[in-house]
Amino acid sequence: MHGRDASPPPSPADRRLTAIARHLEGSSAVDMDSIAASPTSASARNSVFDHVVRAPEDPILGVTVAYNKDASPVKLNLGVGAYRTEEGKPLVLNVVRRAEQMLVNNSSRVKEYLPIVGLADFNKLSAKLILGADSPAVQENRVTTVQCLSGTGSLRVGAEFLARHYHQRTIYIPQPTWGNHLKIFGLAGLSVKTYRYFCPSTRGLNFQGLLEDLGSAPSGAIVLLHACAHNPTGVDPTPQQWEQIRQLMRSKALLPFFDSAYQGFASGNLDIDAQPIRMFVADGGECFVAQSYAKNMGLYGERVGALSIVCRSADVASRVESQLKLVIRPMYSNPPIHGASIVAMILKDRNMFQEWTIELKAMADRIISMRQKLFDALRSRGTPGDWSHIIKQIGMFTFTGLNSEQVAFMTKEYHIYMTSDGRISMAGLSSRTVPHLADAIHAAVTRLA
Ligand code: KET
Repeated sequence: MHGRDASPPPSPADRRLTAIARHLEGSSAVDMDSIAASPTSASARNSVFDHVVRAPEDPILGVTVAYNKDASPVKLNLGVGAYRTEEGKPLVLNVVRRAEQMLVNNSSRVKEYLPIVGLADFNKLSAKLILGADSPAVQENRVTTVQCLSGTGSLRVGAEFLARHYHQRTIYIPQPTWGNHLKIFGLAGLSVKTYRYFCPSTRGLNFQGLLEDLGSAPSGAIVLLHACAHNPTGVDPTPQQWEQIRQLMRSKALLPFFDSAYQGFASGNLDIDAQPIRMFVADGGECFVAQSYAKNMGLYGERVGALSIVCRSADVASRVESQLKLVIRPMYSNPPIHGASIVAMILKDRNMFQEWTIELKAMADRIISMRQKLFDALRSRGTPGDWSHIIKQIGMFTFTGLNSEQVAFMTKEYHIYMTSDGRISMAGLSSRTVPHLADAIHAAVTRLA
């Protein structure tokens, strides 16, 4: 069980073999059909890309692709973690609209390239938001923060830096975790292993397993931690458990890499949700933090995020930053200006910041109220099973415990879209759609026990 190898990315040779096998099995039926129907089939067959097989859709973003193709009026997308209003519509926060209006009206604003590390104000304010306004690490200039392409880009830049400059090339990620972690760290060249996290029978934290697996990790290994609102399980350690994790990790010189994609979404409070990170920074040790503004500011498609690396001294931090620039420059040169300008404006202005926290709390509260509504709806239907985890879990998702067969049934019969691991995005639900979901779950668990 300890530190099991997550399946490594296939080698080019493996991929070719799989591709050939699939082709022989005829599973590339879509390709074959389109080739047969096309008058240019002869030249298409001679393409230099003939060997390219169709890749599967992404396990999360592919759910939206399937949803978009469904013509049913009752269809419901609970796949991707994206906030929806009670009317089922995407939400642009009022404070974000206001900031954008001010940016547009300010004719002195230009579209010049940002520096490689991004907008200076944005970086400074992002570090304070996650580490605390009075963080000694920030005050001592021991933190380098670079603006990146949302949470994913921040994780990837951090991973590339570690692959180049860190002595230990093994990273432990929780089992289960957000599906992209394995790919991000694996493709950066790190060796990815897992630590036990979730206990399916209690639907809670497997704390003993977690301590055992981190306890037997090699000294110096990197450990990916979800700062709050663990995706997909909705299960977080308690503050006491965090303290034990911190002590164990520091005693073994394990390097913490926090993924903070949901600050403010777990408790509704930005400071409370940052507490686990601040515990690690308070002990003076080093730590990585990838921040995303996709969910908490609703800036999904603007791709705004930051990577902060907390170092032992200002001198190390500035050398680390110089190397981060060498990672970023050949990857995308420098980050986009619009989203970061919105964030910087909101974080800088006391009134706007206040307005943001109120809107953020309202989103978190609506999600919590959906938990209660879904739980009540299942109870009133007498749906077999203990569904209390729906109200106990935290953040954007409920890890329902439904299996892939039950999920497929709900999609086919009820047009409800979710990831095959049984995760539902509570933020995609509304009072109007809860009964439909409850009917579907009830049918799935009674027919496919
Ligand atoms: N970390 C976690 C834990 C996470 O759930 C997401 C997104 C990200 C990072 C990256 O988000 P970004 O948009 O790059 O800031 N998760 C949702 C969307 C996705 O899969 O891309 C999701 O799980 O539905």
